[in-house]
Amino acid sequence: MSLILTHIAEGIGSITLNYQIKRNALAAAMVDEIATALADFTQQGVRVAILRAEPGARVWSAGHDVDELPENGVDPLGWQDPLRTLIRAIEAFPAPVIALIEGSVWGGACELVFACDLIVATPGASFAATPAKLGVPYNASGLLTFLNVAPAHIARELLFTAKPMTATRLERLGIINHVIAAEELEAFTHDLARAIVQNSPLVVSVMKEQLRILAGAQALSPQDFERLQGLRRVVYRSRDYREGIRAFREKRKPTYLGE
Ligand code: YXS
Repeated sequence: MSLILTHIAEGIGSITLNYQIKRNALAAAMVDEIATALADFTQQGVRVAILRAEPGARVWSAGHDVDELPENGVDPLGWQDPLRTLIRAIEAFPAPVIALIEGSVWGGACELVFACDLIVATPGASFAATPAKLGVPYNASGLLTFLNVAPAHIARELLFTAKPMTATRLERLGIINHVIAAEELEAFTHDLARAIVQNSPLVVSVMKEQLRILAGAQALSPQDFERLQGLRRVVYRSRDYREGIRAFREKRKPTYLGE
């Protein structure tokens, strides 16, 4: 069974997450299908991509597949990790990606949505960034995604509390482009996509890549980089990291000891 559905019309390519049995968790298999779809969209000259869950979804995506998080002291969000690979695929896709959000968005799926070029959502959609809740040491480029879209205090509130924030609040903060009633969301999103499709695809594509490079332009000394990685290693080798994953699997609240 395919974990996504795809459709192309009028230069607009749609990818629909279709893995509700695991609440659209971003499993490696699903990420591979999305990457294949994006490559096909590039081949077909798609000028805008829309990334969505099935209409009316209660959960847009439950984030990283927890069953694929390593417990043996290995970096859980290394370069080859499915979530990291997916974020880079969205950023590298040579046309704008619009995230169409209904339902709740969790963990790494928040970063996935924030890495898209535009976000439209229903008023009831929510976003919960969960590294602190699961004991996961988020990675530097992932934290930069949050800092590039959210004011620092909002990024900290999202990440430190791990509590859901509504699309309505995030729109007020300029993090979400439009909050639209569910019954109008699809038509609104396609109108937005058509407005982009009618412009020069070369200019739009080049500006997307220029903006990606500029957004990632952060001076970081080798010493700072090593400090960042060392801090993360302390976490993913900790008892708390293993406790977070086990508690999720055992469907119980984790007990964190700070070690
Ligand atoms: O028990 P079964 O086998 O039916 O499976 C259940 C869940 O275990 C499974 N599932 C997941 N499996 C792997 N990874 C996930 N992220 C995940 N989420 C859910 O799907 C089946 C149905 O889930 P259930 O019964 O809980 O559904 P629900 O409708 O009652 O609740 C939906 C959610 C999304 C509220 C609930 O599933 C949930 O809280 N999921 C975890 C959300 C979360 O904390 N995600 C963060 C994952 S870690 C991550 O993204 C990053 C590494 S980080 O944490 O650093 O941001």
